[in-house]
Amino acid sequence: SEPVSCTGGRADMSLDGLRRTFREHVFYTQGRFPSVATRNDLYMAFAYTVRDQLLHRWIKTVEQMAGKDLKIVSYLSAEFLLGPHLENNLINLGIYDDVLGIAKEEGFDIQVIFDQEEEPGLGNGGLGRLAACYLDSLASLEVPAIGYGIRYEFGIFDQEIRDGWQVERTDQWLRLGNPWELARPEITCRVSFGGRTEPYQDDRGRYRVRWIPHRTVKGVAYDTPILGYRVNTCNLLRLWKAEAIESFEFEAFNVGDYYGAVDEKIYSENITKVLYPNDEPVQGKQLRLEQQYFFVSCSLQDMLRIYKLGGGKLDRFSRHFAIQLNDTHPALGVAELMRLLVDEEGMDWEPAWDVTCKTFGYTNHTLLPEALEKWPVELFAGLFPRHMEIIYEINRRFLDEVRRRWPGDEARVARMSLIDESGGRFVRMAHLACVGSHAINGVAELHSRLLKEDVLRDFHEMTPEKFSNKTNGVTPRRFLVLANPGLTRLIEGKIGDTWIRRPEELRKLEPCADDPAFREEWRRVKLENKKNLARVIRERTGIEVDPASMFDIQVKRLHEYKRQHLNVLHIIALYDRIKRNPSYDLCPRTFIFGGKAAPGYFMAKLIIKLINSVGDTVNRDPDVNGRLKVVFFPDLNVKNAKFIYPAADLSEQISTAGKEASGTGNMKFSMNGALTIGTLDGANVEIREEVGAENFFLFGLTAEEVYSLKRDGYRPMEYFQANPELQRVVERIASGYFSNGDRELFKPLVDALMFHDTFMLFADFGSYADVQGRVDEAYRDREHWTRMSILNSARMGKFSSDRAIREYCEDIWKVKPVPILLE
Ligand code: 73E
Repeated sequence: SEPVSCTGGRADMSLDGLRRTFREHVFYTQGRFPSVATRNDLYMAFAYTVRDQLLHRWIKTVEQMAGKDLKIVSYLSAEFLLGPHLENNLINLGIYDDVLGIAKEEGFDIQVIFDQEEEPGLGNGGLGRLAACYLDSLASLEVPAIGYGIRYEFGIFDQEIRDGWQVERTDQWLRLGNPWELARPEITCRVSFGGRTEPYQDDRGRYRVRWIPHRTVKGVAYDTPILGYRVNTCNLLRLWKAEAIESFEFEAFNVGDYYGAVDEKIYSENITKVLYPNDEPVQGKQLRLEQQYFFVSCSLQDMLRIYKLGGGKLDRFSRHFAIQLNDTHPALGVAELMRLLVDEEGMDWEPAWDVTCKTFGYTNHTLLPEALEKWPVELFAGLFPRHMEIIYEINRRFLDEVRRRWPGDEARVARMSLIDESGGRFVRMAHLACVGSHAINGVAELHSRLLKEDVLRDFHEMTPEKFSNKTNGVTPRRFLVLANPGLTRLIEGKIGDTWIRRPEELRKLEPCADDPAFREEWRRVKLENKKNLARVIRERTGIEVDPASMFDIQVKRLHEYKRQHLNVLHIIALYDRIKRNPSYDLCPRTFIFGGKAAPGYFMAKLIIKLINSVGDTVNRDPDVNGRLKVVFFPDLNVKNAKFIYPAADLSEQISTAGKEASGTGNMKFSMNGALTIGTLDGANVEIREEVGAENFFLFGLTAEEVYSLKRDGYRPMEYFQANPELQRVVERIASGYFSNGDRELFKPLVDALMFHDTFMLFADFGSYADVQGRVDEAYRDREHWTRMSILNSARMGKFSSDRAIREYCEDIWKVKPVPILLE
């Protein structure tokens, strides 16, 4: 598709125009002569050159939306894991090659410039990255949307590996400035905490409640433009930073309490200091709850402000805003919107409740019961006395309805209540989200089914019409076009480039799987990508890996349910076979791991140590003779991930069935032509359906089998005793073989597997090792493997985030595209 061009001034997108703008930014924005410009100056100048293009489209987008009777999607998420902006924006604008040309003329290496960008790591993993993919798709589909979230000063920590252990370093992404955001000091909101409530009568004699808070902070908007792919729609990501309210400081200063004022400032700014580095909720941390309320309140106030600018009546709010809750992190929004409508805007309860339910939709991302957010009532009521009252009132009305439907069923009432009273009292955020939303969805078919049958069963029985499935997707722009230019060019040579917007068209590649010359090219691209990753691995770890070996990769957050340690058990089994029989015939394999562990998650960190310890032993053992390599790739983030997905032959998606809601890494690998070895979990089920069972390596228990095994009592010892290879593997770990004879180091891990393993590794070990044997055989038939690889890419269209967003737009948000013109 043709890039849109503009002429004149900084928006001039001709080669000459871009070059001129770039030079101007080196001089006028960075204040440098070209001869003394640093790498960062050059990066900044390129970033501003590109940002000028974005701003031009952004203004057009705002202009053309103003005054239209349209509906805006508000995506509320505590995390947005955007990744580097520069390259992505060049692709979406269609000026990638032009800018490469300019860099060359000016005499510097553009890769070095790209490398200079610090990515905003404002998320933990899949959930935050999904939010970022959805912003890309919303803009690419020309749907008006705002992403609302938190501008953490410190994002997800940087990971270093020392002596095999994870070490966390604070992320300082703002250190050299952030050219992609615009501070909006004039767009502010006040957000209050604590205090008490007080009843009063308004001028019409109606009963009202006033909240007299203990303290108030200020939220300041920081805006990042989000441009769609080859369209003019430029949407907004609005992140809130917490600051102290100046007048407080001033007053305090006047009465002489200077230190009190400084404390207030520090307290206020703390709220958006740091991202919680857990990919499941940390129960009971007050600051986390304050973060959630802070950004939700700012965002809702902002929507009401925007809505009122257009002169709309509040009871029609839901026709103009569709708010999506990305998990329960922003679920307080239900109570906050009620407070704003009833207390601040003077609406009556019923119409306000009607507006609220019609406005919100709720996406659930997890089935793990320990991951369902709940807050102690005492903590909650202390911070939000008014919201507590509102939640009690919502609950009272809701439970009345439950009792009407199921008279006498008090067990059901207790199960469904917004307040958990089964031992301590807690506010159940998922229940609040369900009751306050008109739509509830899971993120893969299996997950949505299990939600209905299990976690949210009562809610499904009561309001089945609210439930639907929206299988996750990922953006093919970042994860294919940007990450894998070689494959993109090869595909374009065969079927053009329209698949980038309509990935279903990748199916046109299917016949190429039968073309030996195409297969040859396909392998050539994969080999190049593997060489590229091998180079990065050498730079970052010092380990040499052979690009001719099979690259078997598992990258994702470290979590016991994701079972990185099952992968390790299999590696040790292979090693054990080689040790027992040095001429054991093994197709050479490089096992690559990557991912961060929550700093307080002991077992996850021990698994990282185990991977590195096994790597140390295996990589150095002359008996192995190049057949096995084990690498832990440090500091997995969006920037590093681009080297990884395109280089994989095999993708490990081996979670215990029923535990991974969807997974999205599985999609990124398969799109890039990796074959999957996986369980029937999350979106694996649908990936297998799409690519064909014959092109997918399936193993392990099903979710149903996992449940019944759990119900009947899982006894790991039975599997252990029946499998001599498993015994040898466990013995090698337990005996200290990988830990210089230290039998204590991995004992917690071994004990968990042997005696109380909720993730059932031993139950799946046998079938996993068997299927890995089939993978080994399959890889030897290179022609057939390549066929399967091509078919994986060709059949992954469904997993584009564009498809997912179209479904959300049609079924939940009821929004339509609004094309934007430049002239
Ligand atoms: O299966 C993934 C899913 O693909 C799921 O574990 C993840 O969300 C992805 C996107 O749908 C997820 N993250 C969280 N819960 N589920 C989470 C919870 C608390 C804090 C941060 C993240």
